[in-house]
Amino acid sequence: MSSRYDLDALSGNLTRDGFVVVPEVIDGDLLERAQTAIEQIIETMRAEGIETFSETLDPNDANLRLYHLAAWDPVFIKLLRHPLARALVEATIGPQWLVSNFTANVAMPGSGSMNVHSDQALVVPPPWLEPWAINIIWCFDDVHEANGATRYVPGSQHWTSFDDAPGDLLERSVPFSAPAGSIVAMEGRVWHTSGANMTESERRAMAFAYYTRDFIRPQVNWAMVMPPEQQAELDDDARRMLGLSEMGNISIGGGLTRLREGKRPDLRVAPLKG
Ligand SMILES: O=C(O)CCC(=O)C(=O)O
Repeated sequence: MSSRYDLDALSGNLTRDGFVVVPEVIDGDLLERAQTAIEQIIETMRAEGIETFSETLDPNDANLRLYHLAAWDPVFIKLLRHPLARALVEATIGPQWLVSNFTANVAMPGSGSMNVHSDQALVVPPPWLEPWAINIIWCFDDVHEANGATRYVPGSQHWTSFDDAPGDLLERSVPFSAPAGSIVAMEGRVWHTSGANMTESERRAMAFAYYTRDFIRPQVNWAMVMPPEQQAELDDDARRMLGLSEMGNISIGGGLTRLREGKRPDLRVAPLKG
C-alpha cells in the first residue's frame, strides 16, 4: 500500500472512534468512472422499471437505492479491493472476510434520514463483543451535513445489545464532511443513519462496501445476482471476496481448519480480538 497513508494511525482512530475519514483516496479517471457508473445504473434501472425507492429503508423516494454494485460494473470490484480499503478492513476484522453487500444510496434534495441502526446488528445477534463487520464508504460527491452526510453516534461501537441504545439516537448523531473521492471506514457496530438532504439541488452519491467475517452469511448471494458469464471473467481474488468459489461456504476459521492446522499454517484461525 502507498506510504501516503499511515495505516497504524488510521486504524488507531478507527478503533477509538469507530469511524475514520480519509480524504481524496481516488480522483481523476477512477472517480469519474465510478460516478458515471452510478449514473448509468440509475438510468438502466429506470429504463428496466427496477424500483429505486426502498420503503423499508427510506422515508420517501428522494433516496435512490442501488444494489449489488459489483454485479453492475467492474469499477466496483476495483474499489472493493482498493489497497487502502483492504488494509483498513483487515486491520479491523482480520484477514478472513467476505463482501457481504455493496450498495449505493444516492440522496437527492428532500431525502430524509432512515432509522438509526448498526450494520453488525443486521447480520448477527447480540452480544456484539468485537468488530465482525466494517463499511468502507465511498463518497462520489462532495459530502457535508446539508446534503445528507452519514451521521454516526460517537462511542456506539461499545454497545453490546439493543438495550444499550438510548432513545435519542438521532440527536446524538454527528455528520462528517469530505470531498468527492474520499472514503470513510466505519466499524460494523457503529450506530448511524443517512442525514437529510436539505439542499435545493445537490446530489449526495455514496456507496457502502460492507465486509463481514467469513463465518457470517453475506447479505447478497453473489452467485444469484452476477450472471455466469460475468463470474467467469473474475479472477481468483475477486471470486474469493464474493464467496464464489466452490467451497466458498466453508469458513476456513471453522473446525475443519483445526484438523489441518499442522500442515497448513496459512489456514490457521485468525485470532479474535479480546
Ligand atoms: O446513506 C447513508 O448515509 C447511510 C446508509 C445506511 O446506513 C444504510 O444503507 O444502511
